[in-house]
Amino acid sequence: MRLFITFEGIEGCGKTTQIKMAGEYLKSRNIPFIMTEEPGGSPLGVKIRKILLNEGPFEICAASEVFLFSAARAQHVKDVILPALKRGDVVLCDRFYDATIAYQGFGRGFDIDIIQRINAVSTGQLKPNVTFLFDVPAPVGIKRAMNRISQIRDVNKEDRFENEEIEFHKKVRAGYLSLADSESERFRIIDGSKDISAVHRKVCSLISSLINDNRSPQRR
Ligand code: Z5A
Repeated sequence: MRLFITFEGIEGCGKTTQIKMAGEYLKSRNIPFIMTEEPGGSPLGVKIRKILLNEGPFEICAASEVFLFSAARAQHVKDVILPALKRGDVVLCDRFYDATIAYQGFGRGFDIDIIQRINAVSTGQLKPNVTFLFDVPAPVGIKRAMNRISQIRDVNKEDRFENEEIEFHKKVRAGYLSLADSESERFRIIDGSKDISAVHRKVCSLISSLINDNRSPQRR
């Protein structure tokens, strides 16, 4: 089986909750999988994540963000995602290159054509088979994300993006919806404002049909 599924959406959309539940679902069906995330997923990615997400005593401009997220991605694809796909594992990935287009492109206003060219290099043209976009209005997502952050005692709260103005998050959401519109075959838009178990049921039904399609003889 070759199945690469990415989970996307604005902060607080519930994708991290859902990717963990999707992992449990695959485990219950004895389907080999890996669960990974961006930025992160490799030792280099974890270091870059710390630089990008913790508010530091320095500015990170949009171009630097694009290159840092992309550097983490290149290593992640090479060391983690491609080997897992080669083994035949399902890959569940919390964010991938669409996030760079949505956040740095639509959110920060960095040139989207340039991001797409950099994405092609960092991924070696690897594309997810399917992208689940958990869609919630920006105020809903930010409220959830802030509630979650307020419960974290650690100084490393990874809140650099959550601290952006609401207008930024609205632009990111609009960016994701526009990406979904332009690649409707790859994207599945899921209403993330429903309750956690209703969203999980929807995710399981989508994954189940993807696995069935993937196993059907016509696909071989
Ligand atoms: N970023 C970027 O700019 N460019 C890039 O190329 C990449 C990333 C790859 C970190 O990403 C940041 O990096 C991100 C974009 C930027 N901006 N921020 N922040 P991340 O994915 O690691 O972090 P995140 O977006 O903040 O995700 P998160 O913290 O993992 O949140 P989430 O996945 O959207 O939601 P959650 O953790 O599953 O849920 C949040 C809370 O809501 C939690 O308390 C849940 O219990 C609750 N929740 C979840 N679902 C529901 C429902 N359905 N109802 C009610 N409450 C819910």
